[in-house]
Amino acid sequence: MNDLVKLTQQNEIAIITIDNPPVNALSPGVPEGIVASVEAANADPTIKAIVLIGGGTTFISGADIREFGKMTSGEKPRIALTPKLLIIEDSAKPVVVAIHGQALGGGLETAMAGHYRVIADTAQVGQPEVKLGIIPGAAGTQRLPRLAGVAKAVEMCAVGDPISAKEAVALGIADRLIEGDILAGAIAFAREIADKPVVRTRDRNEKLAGVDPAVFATARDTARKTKRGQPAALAAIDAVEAATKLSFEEGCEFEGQLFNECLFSIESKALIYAFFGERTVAKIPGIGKETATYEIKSAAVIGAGTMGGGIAMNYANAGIPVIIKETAQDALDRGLAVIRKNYANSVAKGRFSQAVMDQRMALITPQLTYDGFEQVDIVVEAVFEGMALKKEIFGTLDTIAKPSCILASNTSTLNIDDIASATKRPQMVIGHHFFSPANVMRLLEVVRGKDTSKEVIATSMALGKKLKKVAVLAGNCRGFIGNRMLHPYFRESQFLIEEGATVEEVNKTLYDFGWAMGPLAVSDLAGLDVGWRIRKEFRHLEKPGVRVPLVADLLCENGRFGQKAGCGFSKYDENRRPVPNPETAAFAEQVAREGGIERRSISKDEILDRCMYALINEGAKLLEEGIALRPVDIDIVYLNGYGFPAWRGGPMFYADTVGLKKVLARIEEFEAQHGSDLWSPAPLIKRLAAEGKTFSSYETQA
Ligand code: T1G
Repeated sequence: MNDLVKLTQQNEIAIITIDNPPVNALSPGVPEGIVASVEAANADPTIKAIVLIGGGTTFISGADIREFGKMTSGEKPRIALTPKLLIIEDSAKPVVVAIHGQALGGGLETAMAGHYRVIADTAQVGQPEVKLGIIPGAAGTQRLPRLAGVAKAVEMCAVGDPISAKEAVALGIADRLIEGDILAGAIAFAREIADKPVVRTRDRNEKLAGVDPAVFATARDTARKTKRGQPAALAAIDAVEAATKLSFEEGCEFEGQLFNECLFSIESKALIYAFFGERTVAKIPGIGKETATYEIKSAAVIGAGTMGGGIAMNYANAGIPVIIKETAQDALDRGLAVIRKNYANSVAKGRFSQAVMDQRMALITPQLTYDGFEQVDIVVEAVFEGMALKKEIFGTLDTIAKPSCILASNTSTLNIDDIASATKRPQMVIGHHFFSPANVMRLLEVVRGKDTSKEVIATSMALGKKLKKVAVLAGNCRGFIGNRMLHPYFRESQFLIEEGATVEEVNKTLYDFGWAMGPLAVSDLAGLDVGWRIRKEFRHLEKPGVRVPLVADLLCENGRFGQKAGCGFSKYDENRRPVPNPETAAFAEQVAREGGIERRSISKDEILDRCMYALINEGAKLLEEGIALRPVDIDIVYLNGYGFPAWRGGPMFYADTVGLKKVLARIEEFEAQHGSDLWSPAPLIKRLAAEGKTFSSYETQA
């Protein structure tokens, strides 16, 4: 019927195949092609039933998300899918939807407009719209409760996670599980039902009655906690609830109003930006898809501590055999015990079976020697953060590992080029900076040295995807992207308590903004001694006369290392709940007295702007230095490694929503108050603000 949708026939069965790779999104032309094919099949007297299937690896993965920007910018009107789905549902001949791969968003909505659904046993279905800051906009909130029941529909629309084929059949979303050839199974099913009367999903109301109102109240409470700052989850619940109170037509009307409100929200723009951003960061200018890569079939990790153990789990989870080496048996045993406990917890929570855990444990080889290192394709060093030790290890690896073996360091701040200088193969050396806990956090900073080869970079980016990480390429500077920006962010949070803000005010301000935790709480969680040790190592680099925060050092000198010591900026009870620590207030007053700082009450606005604009200003400097390729790389780092709220898009996206002229004006105010050493506006911000531009207009210089 058009290039995107084909109509063929197998005797009395019409087959409509969607051909819009790679994910069969409902791009313009796809819904129209489906409708035209359904109408043609109904007009053909030889046809008794219709099968709708996706070509390639999947059914429909949803509306074409790229179209939303054109709708919100006014470039094109919103193309409602609902009326088109009614044509499918009103087909006189039964429509059997064959689902393989995934049916997500508009894909599931299209499937539910069919009269039957058969599903491959490996397929998934879901309404993930809430993860984009919107809700199902093609009657998903009205048909899903009719098939799966109200409670499950509320959960699927408000949380957004997909469900398995098996669960879809159990719930009534799908009618039959197909093992093997999905098309053949669908055609056979179509023949079975060809003569049965057609029942439209919208007329199936039996599951809408007698719903306990607590279902909605509980879902709203959960959404307020887990989807803080995101109105779409609550809107989705309202829309599903409307299905139990209104007619199908009125319910669709109400859903459409809520959908539009969400689509035009800043939260949705930010979440859609983040969705595409995760895919943009995989594209490295100058290192195209044609770049050769090394095959990673085996790995070794040096260090079985928190990071090393988590890194080894990432490889085992990806099915890659991995050696984990320690220098002492007790340390090795401790490391393996933590890995085993982590897996056992996942089994206990039903994430996977004991058999899967056993398979993964079998892929991990603990040892105290370098045996087998001569055969592995990559070694990841994850030892103590000291340059001398890292150089010693890389020097040894250089004599053992095969020439094509990638030598990666998990260092969080040290210089990759210095580490590479301990080898004769700097082109094979790279940073793989995982974030703790390494088996959970999605971010992987891939840090290129000056000699790192394109092939090693390309391999690392592809490996990140295989390890189910979001890999972001960073240049080699102290702290790379994330930690480099965190430094002034933490600095300002600590200056603020010296100047009169309380720890609780600072933490709450940033928490209310959307961060998972406030900066002083994060410092307490990470351990104040970590920063204390780094400050002592780099003290000689500090510019004389430039103010530095002092309270953290005083806390450390008194053994107040944070949560692990029961107190740091805050005190922590046995459940690690924070309460004010009077010592911190006393140290802050002492520092202010000795430093001639006049303490005052500080507004939430100033707290927010001092912390956020310090972060953003440093991010702009990273762009100018080429450490970060694009603003979106910085944003993806912060969304996936630092608990920055995804519905704010990231620090650079947030700066654009504030407006760079305003951001610059505030930075210049702080510069006037605190000096240029701390607050010199990044030239890039000055240039973009002067030109009336945004970070999103910035083109990488790489
Ligand atoms: N629209 C446009 N492009 C999409 C897309 C979509 N829905 N889904 C994926 N892509 C692109 C993606 O950007 C990438 O592009 C390529 O396809 C491969 O994707 C009407 C309003 C389906 C699980 O939220 O979750 O329907 O980088 O790398 O790892 O009420 O893509 O190659 O240029 O992610 O195999 C609801 C979003 C939309 C699903 C496949 N649907 N997609 O993962 O491949 S709203 C979604 C995904 C909606 C209705 C509402 C995943 C995937 P490029 P990929 P993957």
